[in-house]
Amino acid sequence: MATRSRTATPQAKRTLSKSDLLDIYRLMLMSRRIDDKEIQLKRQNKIYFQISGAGHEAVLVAAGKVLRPAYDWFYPYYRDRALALTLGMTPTEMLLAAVGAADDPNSGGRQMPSHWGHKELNIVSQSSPTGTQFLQSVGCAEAWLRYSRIDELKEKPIHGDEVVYCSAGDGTTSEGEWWEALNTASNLKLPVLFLIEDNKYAISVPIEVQTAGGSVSKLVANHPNLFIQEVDGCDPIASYEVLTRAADWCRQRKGPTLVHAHVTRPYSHSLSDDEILYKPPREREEEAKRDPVATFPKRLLADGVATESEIEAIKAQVEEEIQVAADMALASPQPKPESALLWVYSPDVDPTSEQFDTEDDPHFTGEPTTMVDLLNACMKDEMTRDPRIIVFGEDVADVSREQYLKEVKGKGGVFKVTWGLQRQFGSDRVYNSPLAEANIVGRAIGLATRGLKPVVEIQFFDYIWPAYHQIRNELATLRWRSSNAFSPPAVVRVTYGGYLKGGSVYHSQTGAVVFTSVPGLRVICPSTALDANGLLRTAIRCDDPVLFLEHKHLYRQTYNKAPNPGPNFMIPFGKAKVVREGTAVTVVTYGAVVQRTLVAAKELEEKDGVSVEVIDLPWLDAPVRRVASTDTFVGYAPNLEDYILPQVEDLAQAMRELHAF
Ligand SMILES: Cc1ncc(C[n+]2csc(CCOP(=O)(O)OP(=O)(O)O)c2C)c(N)n1
Ligand SMILES: [Mg+2]
Repeated sequence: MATRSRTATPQAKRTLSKSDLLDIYRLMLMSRRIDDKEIQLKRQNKIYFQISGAGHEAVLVAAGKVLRPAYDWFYPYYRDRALALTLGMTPTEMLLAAVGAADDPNSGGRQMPSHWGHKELNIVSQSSPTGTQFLQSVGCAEAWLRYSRIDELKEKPIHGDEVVYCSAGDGTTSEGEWWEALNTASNLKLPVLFLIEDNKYAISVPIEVQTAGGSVSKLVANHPNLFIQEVDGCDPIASYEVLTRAADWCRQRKGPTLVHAHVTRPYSHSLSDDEILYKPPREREEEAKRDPVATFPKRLLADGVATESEIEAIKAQVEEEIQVAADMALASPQPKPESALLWVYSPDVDPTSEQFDTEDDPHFTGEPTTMVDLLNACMKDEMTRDPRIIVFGEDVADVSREQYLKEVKGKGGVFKVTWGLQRQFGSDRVYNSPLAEANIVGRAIGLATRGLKPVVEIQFFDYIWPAYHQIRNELATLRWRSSNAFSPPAVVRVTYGGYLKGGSVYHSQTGAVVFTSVPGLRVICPSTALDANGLLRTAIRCDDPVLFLEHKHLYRQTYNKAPNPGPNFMIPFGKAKVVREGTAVTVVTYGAVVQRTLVAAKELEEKDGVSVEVIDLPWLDAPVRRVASTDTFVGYAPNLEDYILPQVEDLAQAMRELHAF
């Protein structure tokens, strides 16, 4: 059962001194006044976007005081200015982001301001989609678990009691990924401190529309190992106590925590919003009474902690510091325009280079075997070479219940590509995920960010779409949007394609073009067993995220078999292969259509006397579509399937037409 503060209240270890309390006030005020400065600069057209942390400062300064920069990990959201300040980001660094300066440590001027990111402080670059941070923070916490359990890993960049902080607004808990994240964090007892900053609105939509019963902490109360506390997030001292307990829970590895903090939002959603349109004065006045930047100094005075002159000195110091920071930021140059092209991919490791070309030096052993076997062999070799590689996805393990390993043969994937990996490398390196595709990719991003090498599987291309958000908006963008500070070089293996009788609508989809248009993502589609082996090795050893498409129909064909080319066989990306010489017509294709094209080309040569060149393009750079499936879904009846998918006759016909032209 989840544990609420009533039932488990280990005491906060530290009490706050006078200087702590004054510093809390200073940081809250600093945060508010930077927002005010940005609002002024936005109105002067000197910055281009503003979203404030106003009303959220108290709980965030408390979080920053409880947690440890460069030790713990941080997945904040756009209201977390006061957290970032408390962790050590300077006002100048914040205003560099606002003006879009090259020296902005958050993103080098690539993202909107308040999208926090700071390599030295372990603040992982934040994107704009609400809620994508949840699963990544779970993956980041899972990295601690895997590093600590994988014996072969000699270097373990973990402390053993680090916490992963992840925050979001109340409205964002409506996203499905929130539930996926809580489920896995609770199930694996991961040290994630979730902070939900509840200002009762998501832009104009109030809490009762978002959350059944109006309270997210009540709604999630049955998650095992999850320590839940509710707090007045406008009270920094109460917040500090609650967050101390929460962090202790995580540091002691008892599981995740949820701190549900009640805050206010005095400045509307952003400068593009005016809450007067949907929030009556009465409610705004009630909120104003709780404003921590106004109430906390009064409390310090009333309690005799601070004097008027101390409060005034803090105010003066804050104003001065912000003025200096703004002057410095406004004088800072913007990035060079052509720098926009940097860091789409790794600047250090180029998978199209010579370094990844050992194709001319295979060390063949054994009889020719199938693509499934050579993919499996590649993973075994690579996992032996590099203990950072972990494999997870739906059904990829041999058997989740380890005690059965001796009694059963093992599943190893619905197509058996990962068969035997768990048995050989153990259940901490090869394991099943929940049936949740965003969970797989989101966690992989968090794990890869901390230096592990996830090679995950999406069971069918047809079901990749819940993960598309993570792939398109996160996996592919992290390096670019953080100006190379963070990168998630995960490999996402995906089975795809038709030509399997009975595949029908939802087990035949291809659609690689949806991904080839995504910058930052390498999309690979091998057509033979040998290519699959060499290209998967390159995918694993390179430093970019790779979508590795495995055509199901090619898995066990006899025509594409090859002997095992050995543990160092690599084919560089970006290399097309002339698989048939010809002079009259050139056909460019990939995947399962290569072999059909070769048959059609032979037919053309024999029947029509036309010489056809065929080029296999395993690296998909742009949509290649001359002959393709019909613009329908794939039908169940073989007659339908044959008609819909490109056949030898279709290819031959297209070649004839091209030749006649
Ligand atoms: C996936 C996604 N959908 C919609 C948006 C647009 N959007 C940005 S913030 C926001 C409201 C978020 O509300 P809440 O989670 O309560 O956080 P708050 O802004 O109140 O702190 C919306 C709808 C977005 N950025 N991402
Ligand atoms: Mg909100």
